[in-house]
Amino acid sequence: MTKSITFTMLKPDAVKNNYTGKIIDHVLNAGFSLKAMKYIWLTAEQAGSFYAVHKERPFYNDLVGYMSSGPIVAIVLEKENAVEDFRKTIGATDPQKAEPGTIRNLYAQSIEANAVHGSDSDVNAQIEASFFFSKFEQF
Ligand code: IDP
Ligand code: MG
Repeated sequence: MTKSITFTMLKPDAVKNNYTGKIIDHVLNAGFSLKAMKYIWLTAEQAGSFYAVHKERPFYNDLVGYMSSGPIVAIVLEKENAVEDFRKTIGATDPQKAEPGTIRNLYAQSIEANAVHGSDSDVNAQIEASFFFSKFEQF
């Protein structure tokens, strides 16, 4: 099976709680490899643009405020079946519903501050990776 990419962010709660190393280790142990990585503090405008798909959701403004409240780590990951496997590795959006041993089960604080982002489709993985990186495809 050919490899594909997915995109993740270690969210501000994960960075503040010093889980960056533990989460990256978890991701590598789950078989993903790093294709591009950036430590960055998003402006509210950038966070709003990244999550524009959720504009109509009631939590949008809070989400934008939260995602611009501190630095994040943006990462492009590669693996066979990357998008689906990464969603399994991180667990459900609400950490209380996330399977034991998943990243959100282990490291998330709440449904909003849920430690990590994970793309939901191959198309969105490309769009999201391109939001942060211009050269991830050539590594
Ligand atoms: P996902 O990150 O599991 O794909 P989405 O539904 O795409 O979940 O929502 C994007 C992000 O918005 C979530 O990761 C979480 O940070 C936040 N979010 C989702 N649902 C809620 C909610 O009901 N209340 C507050 N924040 C939420
Ligand atoms: Mg989503």
